[in-house]
Amino acid sequence: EIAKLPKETLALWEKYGADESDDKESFQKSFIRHVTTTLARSIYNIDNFSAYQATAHSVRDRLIKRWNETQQTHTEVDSKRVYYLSLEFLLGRSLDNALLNLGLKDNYGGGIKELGFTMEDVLEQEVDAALGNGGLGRLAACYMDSLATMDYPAWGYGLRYTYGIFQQRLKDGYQIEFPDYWLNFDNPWELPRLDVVVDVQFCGSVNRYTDEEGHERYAWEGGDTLQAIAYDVPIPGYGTKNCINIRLWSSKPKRQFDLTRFNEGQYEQAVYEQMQAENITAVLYPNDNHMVGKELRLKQQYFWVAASLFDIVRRFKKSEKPWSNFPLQVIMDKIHTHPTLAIVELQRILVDLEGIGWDEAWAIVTQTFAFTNHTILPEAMERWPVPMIQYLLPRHMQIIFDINLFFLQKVEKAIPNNRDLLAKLSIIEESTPQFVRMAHLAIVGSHRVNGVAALHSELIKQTIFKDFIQFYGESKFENKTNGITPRRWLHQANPKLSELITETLGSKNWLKNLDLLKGLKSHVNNKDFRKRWVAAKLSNKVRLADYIQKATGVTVNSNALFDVQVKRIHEYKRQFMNILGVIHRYNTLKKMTSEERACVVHRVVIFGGKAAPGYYIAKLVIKLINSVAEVVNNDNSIEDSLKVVFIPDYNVSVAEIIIPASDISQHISTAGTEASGTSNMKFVLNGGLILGTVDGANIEICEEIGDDNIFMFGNLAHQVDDLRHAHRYRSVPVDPSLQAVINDIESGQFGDSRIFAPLINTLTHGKDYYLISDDFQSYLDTQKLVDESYKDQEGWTTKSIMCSAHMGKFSSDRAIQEYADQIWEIKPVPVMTKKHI
Ligand code: NBG
Repeated sequence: EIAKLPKETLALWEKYGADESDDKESFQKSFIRHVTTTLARSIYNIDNFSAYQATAHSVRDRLIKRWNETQQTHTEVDSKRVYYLSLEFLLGRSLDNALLNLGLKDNYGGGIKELGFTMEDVLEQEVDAALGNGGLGRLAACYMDSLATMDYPAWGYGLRYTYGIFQQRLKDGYQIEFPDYWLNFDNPWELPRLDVVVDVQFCGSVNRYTDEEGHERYAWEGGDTLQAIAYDVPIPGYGTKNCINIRLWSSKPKRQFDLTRFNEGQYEQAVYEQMQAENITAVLYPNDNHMVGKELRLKQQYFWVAASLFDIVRRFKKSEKPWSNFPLQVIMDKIHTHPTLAIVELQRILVDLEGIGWDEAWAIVTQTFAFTNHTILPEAMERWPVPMIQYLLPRHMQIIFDINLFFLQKVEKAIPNNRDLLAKLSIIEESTPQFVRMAHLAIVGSHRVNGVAALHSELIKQTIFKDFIQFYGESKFENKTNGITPRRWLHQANPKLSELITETLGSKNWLKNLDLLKGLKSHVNNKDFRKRWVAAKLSNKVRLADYIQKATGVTVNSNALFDVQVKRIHEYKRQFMNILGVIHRYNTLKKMTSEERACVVHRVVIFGGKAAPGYYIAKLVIKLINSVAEVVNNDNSIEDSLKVVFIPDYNVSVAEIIIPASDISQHISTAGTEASGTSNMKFVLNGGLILGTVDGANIEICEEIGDDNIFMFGNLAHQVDDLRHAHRYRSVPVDPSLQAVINDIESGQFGDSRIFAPLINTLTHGKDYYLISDDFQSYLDTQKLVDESYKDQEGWTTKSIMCSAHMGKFSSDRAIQEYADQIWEIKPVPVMTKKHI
């Protein structure tokens, strides 16, 4: 095509299309250009926020160039691409990350200083992109970073929620929620693709007809049509030209107004319908590990899946390859059960629209999908009522019934006369009304299924998916332990430590090969290195102490032991046990003499995390933490030996301040409940020790860093069932220390005890489902060990260094490499640097 252009045109592109360079002066030029033209401001009215905007736009210009080159390369090479389908991408801030990944930080930092600003102030202006709840959404963000860094041809597909996860504020110690309207100001990190529009249909009916060749076919007709509009979010890799894309869909009505209604004078009705269409992508459901079953959520899922598949199929069809090549060109990883309808949608496209026979189509579908399961909690398992799907997606419901029928026939053939097994495996749950079990559909429609940590992947085989093993055998099920990106979670969040590591190892290569951190081991006895290691931690603690002061008004001493638990508030994560332990500590301290207290390690116990707005018990835990904090922090008699803080509105950018400052962090879920956990990896990578149960990725972290460098406690996963069973026969908590703490709360020591009665009730009368009473004593004992170890500061420093040094395995690069080689079967496609035409 280019060859057909006139010479003059080509010459102009050649002349003016050259890359803007990355030096300081070029940045300053583009900064001033964006202030004056993009922002329409002048030197007289530019504040930190506009400085941020101008800097962001300048970086965006450079990102787009790389993004274009990447897309061109991928189109030309046309190799197999991976599509990462996730309802959540918890990206956080982008500017600092882009500056570091593109290697612009130094030049831009210097440039902005001469323009009268500091990079720190500018970076602080950015609001988080918080399109996710917690671990699942942040994992997607880390994986995109690795895919980009490792030059893989990958796309993310998600939804562009107008409101991300709610903002949390505290009032009288209670959580209150505020909408997160993150798009209030222009968002420089997205490229609206107003020309990429996909129609998405809902409701209507299915009509059977016979085609020209005499085949029976089905057509889905009528109903409502909405439009999905694409917004592209460029994701730059570190130290590469590769810059991949996350495509987020936003909903809009197909027609601006219903003209008939409008003309009939029903103006409000017409506008109402428009609002309804925009509603679909309005808000992220704020539930973590919990399904709520709202129709709007199902609509979100289909809207997202239909638009994404249309796009993926359109891209494939451009290559004019036969359909049998589809699985060679496309692999889609379903992140949890959320995109399971994609299986049905692809089967519908192939059978109804492309006229491919059922079996051939089904072979393509199953080869195309892989399924990553992220939880075994029963309350998080998605099930949708058959009547709801029937109404919204009538053709899909028929297809699901057929998929199930053919699947059960195969089971019957392989394992005859086992009605019980058929009922257990069925995609349809035979209740009233019937339900579709999305996890079953996901397993049946995928060629591979994996969990996210070794224990989790074993447990899904023994529990929720046990019956499938009988039919498929074990080979379909495997493990891919989660990982985190060292670029954001060490290099960006902890610049002092990152610098020290780079200097000590002699290069930045560890940022792309985290195993190189092992090289730190030979420096563990080097005095100067140790001194700088400790100094980095201290300066991070000072930074956090300042933040705590600003955010909560509480003054904490940076020399105390910082003990952190930050994550979604959930009963299975047992923040409740932590605060009960704090009460125990407080009352022990109160009983001591001043001399005795002088020998105790001072502690700052730090909490953070959001509770789902409808999760009553979780919200009460927040209230209890704040009530305890109020009493403890104002009690002069304990002489600063204990402080408790709840940091409001925990999010990615707050995590970047908290994680590098931790001495010990808690990952104390009931054994077998936390699929993996990923913050545990971030803390240890930053030289923080962990106190944890034998659960999720804690186990593998322990294997890597050695049990001298981790504090593990509590019952094991295989004991949980028996313990729960035993609970039914007793009415009081088994543990006397726990009973004492309950008595303290009930005595009103932390305010009106009636408030906390529902919380206490979760421990008593055989209801202690998360086994706090069974683990409490070993938790307290292990906390004592932590105190003792911390007294030996030299020993602690050694542990801290050893922790970081052994964390290579937990890089998301390792995880992505495993997915790419063993499940997705994709290869890197380095960007070919081309001329600008
Ligand atoms: C979460 C698990 C975590 C895990 C992340 C990422 C869901 C459904 N699951 O343990 O609870 O680390 O997924 O895999 O949010």
